[in-house]
Amino acid sequence: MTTGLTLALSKGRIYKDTLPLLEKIGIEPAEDPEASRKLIIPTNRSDLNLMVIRATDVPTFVEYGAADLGVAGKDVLLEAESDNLYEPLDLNIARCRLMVAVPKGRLLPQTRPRIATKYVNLTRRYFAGKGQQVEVIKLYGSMELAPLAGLADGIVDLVDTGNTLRANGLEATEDIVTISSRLVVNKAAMKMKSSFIKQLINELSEVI
Ligand code: PRT
Ligand code: MG
Repeated sequence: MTTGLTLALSKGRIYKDTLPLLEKIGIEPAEDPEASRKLIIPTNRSDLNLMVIRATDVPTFVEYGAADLGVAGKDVLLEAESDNLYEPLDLNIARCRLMVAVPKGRLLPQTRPRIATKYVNLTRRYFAGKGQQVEVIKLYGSMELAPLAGLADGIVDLVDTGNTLRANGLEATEDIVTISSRLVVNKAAMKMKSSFIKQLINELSEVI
């Protein structure tokens, strides 16, 4: 993609929280990605486009240079384990915590508890770090259902208000890591388009 910059982000919370930051530095999308079917959205700056993709795909697009920059949750970055990216800025948005949760009043069994999660790598690393053997069951959503349905003893999931856990009879028992969204940058782009990217990083860092 030519001389301009492409910024990859996902719809939903990340877009909602990134938009005000972009506006503060004078960048406005030409269309609302939430409403549009377009996957590439121009902005009021002819040299900057937004690319709207799935949250978990952002590290991949940026790592391979299909997008120059991206906004991704630290959860997604830790799970992707891609060390081939720069992560110059904590945008301090879409904040939450990655936690272990179990049915209220219960504890994880001592021997090889089953943990349902979409964060398979993070979960393995966390329990391995504590020297605890677990069986990790990969799910793609609705983790909260797994203990209720008898699929797992506990879950590893993101918690913000805690309402979702409460509504499903679960309670958080362990705090794994605090999450916020980060600006990530393709390594080659950082060199080839450094003045534009550094300017963007500086401007963003002043409005966080
Ligand atoms: O939803 P979709 O499958 O399209 O993709 P996604 O889930 O990856 O995207 P999205 O927009 O839901 O989340 C994008 C990013 O937002 C995540 O990667 C996190 O970095 C961040 N984020 C911040 C959250 C939350 N807070 C959050 N609370 N992502 C998800 N949740 C979910 C959580 O999984 C649980 O189901 O909200 C529920 C809990 O919320 P409370 O307030 O009830 O505790
Ligand atoms: Mg979601």
